[in-house]
Amino acid sequence: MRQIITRRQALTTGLVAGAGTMLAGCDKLGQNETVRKILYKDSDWNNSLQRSLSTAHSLAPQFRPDQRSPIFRVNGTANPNTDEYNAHVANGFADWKLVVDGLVERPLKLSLADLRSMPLKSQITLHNCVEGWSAIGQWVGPQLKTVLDAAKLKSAARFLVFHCADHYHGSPWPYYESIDLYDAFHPQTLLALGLNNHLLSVGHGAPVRLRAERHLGYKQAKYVMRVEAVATLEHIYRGHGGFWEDAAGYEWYAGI
Ligand SMILES: Nc1nc2c(c(=O)[nH]1)N[C@H]1C(S)=C(S)[C@@H](COP(=O)(O)O)O[C@H]1N2
Ligand SMILES: [Mo]
Repeated sequence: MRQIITRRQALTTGLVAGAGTMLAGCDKLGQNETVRKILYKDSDWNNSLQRSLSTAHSLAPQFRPDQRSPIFRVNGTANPNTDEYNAHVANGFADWKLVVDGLVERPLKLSLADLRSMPLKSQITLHNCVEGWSAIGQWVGPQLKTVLDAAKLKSAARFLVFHCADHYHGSPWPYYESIDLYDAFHPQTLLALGLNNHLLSVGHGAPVRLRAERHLGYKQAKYVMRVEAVATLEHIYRGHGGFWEDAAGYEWYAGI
């Protein structure tokens, strides 16, 4: 809880300070109606927000290849096991598409080939599960930022929701998670396609999973089918921003 408040306060303070500086610096110009319109157009505000966020990222620690854990366990859903998912597995996800929609200018449907043709990033990081285990693994995939730059967020977008293929233990709603724009544009936030030099296994979330490295294990959504940009999380399932947040009151931010 303390982390949520601290971080939100930091972010808010940063934004307020930034806006203040801009106002002071542009006082004269601001009197011109045209300039004022350009300065305060929603999209410009959103762009400058994204710019200021992308320079302020703090990085999760990274490790050497020899520090990788010999075993990276599978946790939570080990196989979505729906007819639809099984059909995708059977043909190597050849017809599978990642949907990117919601508050975006250009909704996308990306094949695995599309995702693989983007610049890929590799990182060796520590995964922390609240159930009391951790493991170091090497993840590879495009940065989420690359996909979002292609889809172009609308100015009202504030969160990205990751909709998954699995219903955890037969739950009435699918697994899902969400992150804010800070983490969406974080350089270590990947749509991971591989773990430890192998394509993702079904257990680890094939064909694509989220890696948001400054967060606990349950944020790392496996089996991501759809990335939805939203203005608020309140209309998504029970409104707490994630499966475990809704089901058991887990903390939404879940920073480490
Ligand atoms: N779709 C989906 N994503 C999920 C889960 C899940 O059950 N379903 N479990 C979460 C939890 S609690 C953890 S610790 C990690 C486990 O990832 P792994 O199986 O690759 O170790 O995935 C997270 N993402
Ligand atoms: Mo976990």
